Amino acid sequence: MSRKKIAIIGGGQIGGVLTQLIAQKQLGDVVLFDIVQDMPQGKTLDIAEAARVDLFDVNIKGTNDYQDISGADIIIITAGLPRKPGMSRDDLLTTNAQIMKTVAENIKKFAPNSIAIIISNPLDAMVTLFTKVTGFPTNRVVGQAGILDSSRFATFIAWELGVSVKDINALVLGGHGDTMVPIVRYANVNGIPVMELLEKKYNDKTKAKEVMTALVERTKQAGGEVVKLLKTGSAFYSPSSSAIAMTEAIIYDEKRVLPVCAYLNGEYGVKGYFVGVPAVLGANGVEKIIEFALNEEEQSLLNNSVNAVKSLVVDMERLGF
Ligand code: A3D
Repeated sequence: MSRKKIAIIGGGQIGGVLTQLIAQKQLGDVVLFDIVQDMPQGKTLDIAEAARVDLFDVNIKGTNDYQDISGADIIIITAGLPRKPGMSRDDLLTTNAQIMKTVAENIKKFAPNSIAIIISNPLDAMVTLFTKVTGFPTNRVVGQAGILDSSRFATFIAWELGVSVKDINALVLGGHGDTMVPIVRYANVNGIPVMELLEKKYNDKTKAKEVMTALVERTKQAGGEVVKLLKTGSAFYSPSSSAIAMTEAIIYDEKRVLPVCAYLNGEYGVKGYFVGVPAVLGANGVEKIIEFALNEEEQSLLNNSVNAVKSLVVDMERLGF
């Protein structure tokens, strides 16, 4: 198998960690692009100089020239401003849409056959805009959000129950914003429903429900919690490692079932929008949307989240994108 070429657009916090992880895991050769002169070259040089120590052997190149992404198999887009304390992801819309438009035009020109993984916020709108500008088939465009949101939910459940996070399965659906929908009914510890364990722990159904509500709320606000603590910038390690899980699924054709921002064509009652749902990721990108029956409450929460995505897309179109 020849080595894959992975281009990262945006060499900031997330772009840097992505480069490091791809190198350490030897997933492919990396091109790190940024508009800031010299910075991606400096970052990649620093990482490349650790190759002898970490024992990885891939080519890593920093650039300000889009020509260098030519022939990339996978493009990961992180270009755009991150949040500052007090900001919502949607506050980034105008600035990041402008950036995404330029990025998408260049990817269309230089890497037209790539699979794009988008991380820039507001995520669902940026994925939509990228697809509109490039005209890429929707299986080759996917957004990273659900893996991170689900991992956050799993982490909080593990802390609450005092068990290993490795044994937690937790799924978050919907848009990557305050309306995201953690699916409580299917959250489990190696198959055992989390609610059952909470009820045992507290010996009180009402208390267990209150605890779960708090875990759900913390999950929904988790990005903001990190922003508030960091003061400059937003979470960068966990979004990077989540995008790496997607990259591995594509490179190794793993057919993993991962929650990602994918194009829906009627699934979950949604047509024509990118929303967070479980999907099969493999060599062809998003190979299948996995649909499962939601109960009335879950469907109504998902509809609410989809409406938030729709109104963000409308706002973006009003801005001329
Ligand atoms: P940051 O460290 O500021 O890096 C962004 C980089 O983009 C900077 O180096 C900029 O120079 C670069 N950039 C700006 N304009 C362009 C352009 N036109 N072309 C190429 N590069 C450009 O931010 P970050 O890495 O922390 O975050 C990047 C994005 O990811 C932000 O929009 C965040 O909001 C978003 N983010 C998403 C998640 C999700 O889970 C979806 C999580 C955390 C952050």
